[in-house]
Amino acid sequence: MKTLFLSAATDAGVNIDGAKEGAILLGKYLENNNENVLYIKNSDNFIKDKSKDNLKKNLEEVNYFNEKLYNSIVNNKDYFPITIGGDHSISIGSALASAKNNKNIGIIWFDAHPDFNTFKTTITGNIHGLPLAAIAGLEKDLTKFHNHNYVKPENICIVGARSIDPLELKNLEAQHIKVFTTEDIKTKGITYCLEEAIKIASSNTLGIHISYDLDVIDPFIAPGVSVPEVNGITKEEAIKALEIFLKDMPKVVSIDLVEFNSLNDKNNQTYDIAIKLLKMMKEKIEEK
Ligand SMILES: [Mn+2]
Repeated sequence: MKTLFLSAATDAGVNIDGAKEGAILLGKYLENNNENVLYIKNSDNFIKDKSKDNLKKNLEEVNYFNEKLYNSIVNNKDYFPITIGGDHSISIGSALASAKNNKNIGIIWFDAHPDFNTFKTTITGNIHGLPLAAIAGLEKDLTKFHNHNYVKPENICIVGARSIDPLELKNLEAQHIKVFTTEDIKTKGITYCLEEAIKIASSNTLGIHISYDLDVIDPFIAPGVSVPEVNGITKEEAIKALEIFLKDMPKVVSIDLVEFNSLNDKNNQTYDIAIKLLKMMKEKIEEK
């Protein structure tokens, strides 16, 4: 299958800058290597709101952006979409487009954060903390462009979490969403946790969407993210994880690689990991 890379160049979902620049840099690299890259951009006169007191920061822009991304994926059904963030709010567009294209999907959220807040529970108002709840259909203000089913909580699995807000935890418990923490990865192993996650995401579904947030990796190894969390997984585990996901092709139908923040990166450490992961994805997808 042919790959379509979508450079989702926005950081409207977070009050820190740099994820937009990250998506452009990765897009440029791929373009220079003759890949199909489609750039999704912010609206022309968008000015980012970074205020602390607005708990629905940049809502209109996030919706505008996700609708464009969503339509780009829905209109390119013949390609395997790899969406490059950008902050994690872009996964609302990419995952729901995959839900529409593939009728009924499960999702693996590989991330230091569950991103399962709603506007009622968020303490920062940064929308990149809400996308998974939106994908599950719990925050309709973020999904007005979507006219299909949402992803069922029973088919959602979070892996790598180590920073969960108290109210967010209540949201997860209310929906019975399975979470494997970084501690679980250390005690049970990455292979066990991801194989369980694949079972959850593939039970009675027609495909799996992988949403890979680079902040799952330890910030000592991958500092180029917007919200680093200590005690993350190793580089070997990060690569092993992608190998496990890709082994499950063709059940895996769409992938995001998000939150590369080039302004926070040191010596291209995170950039180099992101490029390695993108190359691995492309190679496996185009094997068939
Ligand atoms: Mn995330």
